[in-house]
Amino acid sequence: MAHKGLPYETVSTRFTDIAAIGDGSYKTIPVIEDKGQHICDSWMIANYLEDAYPNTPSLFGEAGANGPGRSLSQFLQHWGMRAISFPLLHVIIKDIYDRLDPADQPYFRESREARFGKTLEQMVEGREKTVEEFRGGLNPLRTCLDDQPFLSGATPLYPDYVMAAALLWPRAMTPLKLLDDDDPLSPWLGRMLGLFDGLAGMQPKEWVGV
Ligand SMILES: N[C@@H](CCC(=O)N[C@@H](CS)C(=O)NCC(=O)O)C(=O)O
Repeated sequence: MAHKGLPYETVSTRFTDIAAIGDGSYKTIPVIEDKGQHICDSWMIANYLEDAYPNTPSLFGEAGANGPGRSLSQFLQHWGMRAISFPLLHVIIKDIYDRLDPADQPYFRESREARFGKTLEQMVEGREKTVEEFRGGLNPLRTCLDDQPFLSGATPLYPDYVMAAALLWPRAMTPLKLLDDDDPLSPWLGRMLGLFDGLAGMQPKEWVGV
């Protein structure tokens, strides 16, 4: 929404409050509400914004419904989920639990332990090795950034947002260092954090002191 210059208001939402959104059919956040309708799922939201606001800067680098920019962005959305977010979840799941609102903790523990067939504590055993493997898996991003400032070229587009979001999410959740200080990804992440007056590094005011 910042990329498109659209005004918005955010609402921090607990896991256990998701069922209270809209008609109660949503299982995950983010969900946006616009012009009286709700749209759930990051990818669906990006597509909705692209189509509903065609006269704002494109997220996919081109106008039109089915161009290659949109398809390649979807590929990166899937890759980010599989190569970054899933392995990272296994590394930081207990840190997430520790930082959750107490109202969410029983739901989070029960649902995740049932899903993965292990306790949260068992899931993070040996996590240092998982972090090392995860770092190696980021080499395609490093190579891409060797000769351009953003994954999308001279300026950021949806692929930059989706990749940076996956890597910045743990900053709010774990004290564990996921990237070395001299990781070539750090300057790019710094550029991403600087966009829109530092928007990606800001915490909702109700988190201050948490
Ligand atoms: N594919 C979805 C995934 C969103 C997602 O997994 N959201 C998590 C929070 S980050 C959630 O709402 N989980 C609800 C639950 O586990 O009950 C997207 O990109 O929007």
